[in-house]
Amino acid sequence: MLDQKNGVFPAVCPLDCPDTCGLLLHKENGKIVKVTGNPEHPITQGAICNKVRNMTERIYHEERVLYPLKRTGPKGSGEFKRISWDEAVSEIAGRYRELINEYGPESILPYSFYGNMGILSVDGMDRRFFNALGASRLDQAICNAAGNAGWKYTMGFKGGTSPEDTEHADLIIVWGGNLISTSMHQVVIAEKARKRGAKVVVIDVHKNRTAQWADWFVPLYPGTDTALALGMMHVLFRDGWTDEAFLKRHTIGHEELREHVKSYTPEHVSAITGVPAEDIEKLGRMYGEASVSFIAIGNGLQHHDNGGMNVRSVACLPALTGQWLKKGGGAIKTNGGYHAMNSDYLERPDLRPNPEARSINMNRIGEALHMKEQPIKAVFVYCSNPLVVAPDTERVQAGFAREDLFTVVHDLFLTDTAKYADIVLPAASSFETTELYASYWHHYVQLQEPVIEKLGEAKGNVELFAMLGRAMGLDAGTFAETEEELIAGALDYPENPYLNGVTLESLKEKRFVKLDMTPQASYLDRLTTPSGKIELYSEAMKKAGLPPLPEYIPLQEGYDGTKRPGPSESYPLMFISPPNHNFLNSTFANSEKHQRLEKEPLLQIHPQDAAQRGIQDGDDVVVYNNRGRLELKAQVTDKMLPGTVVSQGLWWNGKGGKRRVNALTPDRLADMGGGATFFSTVVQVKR
Ligand SMILES: Nc1nc2c(c(=O)[nH]1)N[C@H]1C(S)=C(S)[C@@H](COP(=O)(O)OP(=O)(O)OC[C@H]3O[C@@H](n4cnc5c(=O)[nH]c(N)nc54)[C@H](O)[C@@H]3O)O[C@H]1N2
Ligand SMILES: Nc1nc2c(c(=O)[nH]1)N[C@H]1C(S)=C(S)[C@@H](COP(=O)(O)OP(=O)(O)OC[C@H]3O[C@@H](n4cnc5c(=O)[nH]c(N)nc54)[C@H](O)[C@@H]3O)O[C@H]1N2
Ligand code: SF4
Ligand SMILES: [Mo]
Repeated sequence: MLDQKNGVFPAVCPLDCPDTCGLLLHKENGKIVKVTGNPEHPITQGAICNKVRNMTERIYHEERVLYPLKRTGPKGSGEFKRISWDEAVSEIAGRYRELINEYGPESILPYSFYGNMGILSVDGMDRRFFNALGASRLDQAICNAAGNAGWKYTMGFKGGTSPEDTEHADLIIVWGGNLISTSMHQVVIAEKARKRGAKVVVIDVHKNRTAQWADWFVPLYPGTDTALALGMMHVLFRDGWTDEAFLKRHTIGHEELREHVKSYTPEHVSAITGVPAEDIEKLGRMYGEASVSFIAIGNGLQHHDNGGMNVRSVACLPALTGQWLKKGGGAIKTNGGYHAMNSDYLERPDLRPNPEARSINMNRIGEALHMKEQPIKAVFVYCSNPLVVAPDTERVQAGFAREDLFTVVHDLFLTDTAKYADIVLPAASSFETTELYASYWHHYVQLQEPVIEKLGEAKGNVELFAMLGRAMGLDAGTFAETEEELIAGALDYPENPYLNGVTLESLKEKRFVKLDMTPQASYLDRLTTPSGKIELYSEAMKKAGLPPLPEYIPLQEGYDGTKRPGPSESYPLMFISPPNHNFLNSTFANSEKHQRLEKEPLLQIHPQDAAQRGIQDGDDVVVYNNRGRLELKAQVTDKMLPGTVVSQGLWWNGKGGKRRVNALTPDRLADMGGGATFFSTVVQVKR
């Protein structure tokens, strides 16, 4: 493909989006001029989002970093000079050697997430490098850690319903997610179900795009989802909608749960959630009456102090009506478990000189950079932009501003984070590399082969970390393997029967290779909870100091319907900051095209809350709490219940403006999995 200057070539969307679309790259004179969907992809079928249709803006953006850079001005100033790769590598290797001698290898911390979902890039050669070095580990809990932990206590295995089956559902509930923006092909499938008469319900704190498309939007107060789920269970048990045979055979704790939910009457739940009692009755009845119901569990309800419990509680619902025996019934939190690969081979934990090395939760990066004992002396950031995406930005920024911290950032752009680096390394785009992709929603695995030459002196993650491994004199064989060898090794994993038949050869031949879903026939027999059943009562949760049954626990900051205006009189509004439609987390936030599509960052505020503050639509407002402040334009709208304000999108700091929503968010950890609590925060707003 590289040697052909013109033509249409297959590719994979590398972004952190469940859909993992098949793409086609249209090449003219050696340059990609257009990105379209690959109609041959069995699930995504040629439809792609607008963000990625405009991907060429990003690939060929004039601000792409094309050469290694060394800082010349103060941290944060963005002043750099060009250096050679040799200079960059010898500086990094030299500094790392010094730090290891003086402070030990754990003084070095990798900080990465899934800016590129390529398995070799973010769960492969990079891990080998930091393992062999003996660096501190990073607990990558920023995205869905709390929810996944809650799901796991209930269901065990990290997988749910197969997406293509969900067209058979006659009730689809989108719970705390915004699928129109974040998983458009699930919407396409839901539309098919809808044509056959299915109803779509959205349960959210904000009338997002998905709620506007749904048949019924149920707004609630942030962090009260467990109470709502318990209210539905109350109705299901009370009115005999439950599948008793299923409960007996496939669950434990149904008798305890039946007793437990008696106190969660619609009136009581209404007082907590703000959902009218008759709507709770209606929701319970709809769920009970549906013959096949499917719940798409989003990320929103788990970015809270009680986020693990929220997902755990919602995950109990399908068992109550026996959905796991029905095609298309059940729920998806993530389907990432189906494609588990040979991580011991990919990441080589055996190379680690210090198996007991500490782990730092990435949600606490601000705090970690201020540690006095065993201080972190170097951070290597790749595939993430912590100065925009991590909670409590001011603290994170103060950490990265430390003069004695040696920071390397590998990225395609001078992000807000890269501006604090001592060395910036140019990253190749995924279309310039060989990579392996799997989806955390559908069941197809795909291969990316380079379509264009690397721009400037950019390098992909695999090449970079292999080079650094060799420069540090680490086990040479490990850092000499090619991408194809890595792919073959990753897929060589008989422990995961779903990987049957997925090989480098089949990927080259067919491009889209489906996981072998035959073990799915016995989904319920493969449950990996301690009891082997769906755990409505969880002894493991009890041991972990959590309530063993679903139980509503109020947020630390914030209010529910029973105790408003909440613990802090100074900050009476709940602040919710979910992603927007045209960015992918903070990716694309620097592309003029994508900015134009979003226009500008807004604060959505209820007419009642606006009137109390003399705020009119279009006014400039300041949103603040004791962590920081944001400067935005107000949009007066009743898309939320009074008391909740919303700002969508992870914007970088504008020219002079304060636009980073995480300036206001807490770095407290959620109840489970060390998850983030972005949405459990209170603010005040003024003109
Ligand atoms: N266009 C676009 N697509 C994306 C992304 C993006 O940035 N842009 N990001 C990608 C990533 S990394 C992820 S993890 C997924 C996330 O995608 P989704 O799982 O769809 O989640 P979000 O878009 O984060 O939407 C969270 C929703 O939860 C709501 N919410 C907040 N608090 C609560 C609550 O207490 N209860 C309930 N019920 N709802 C609440 C918010 O109002 C918001 O509508 O999307 C991926 N896809
Ligand atoms: N307030 C608030 N904060 C949030 C969220 C929210 O909803 N609200 N969502 C959270 C969630 S769910 C997530 S997943 C995180 C996401 O946070 P991040 O994972 O940090 O996501 P991005 O902001 O997209 O940053 C990815 C970076 O990787 C770079 N990159 C892309 N490809 C490559 C590559 O091949 N190599 C290298 N070295 N770099 C590459 C991109 O240019 C980009 O700068 O944000 C979290 N933060
Ligand atoms: S961001 Fe999601 S919907 Fe858009 S092209 Fe990529 S995988 Fe498809
Ligand atoms: Mo995420």
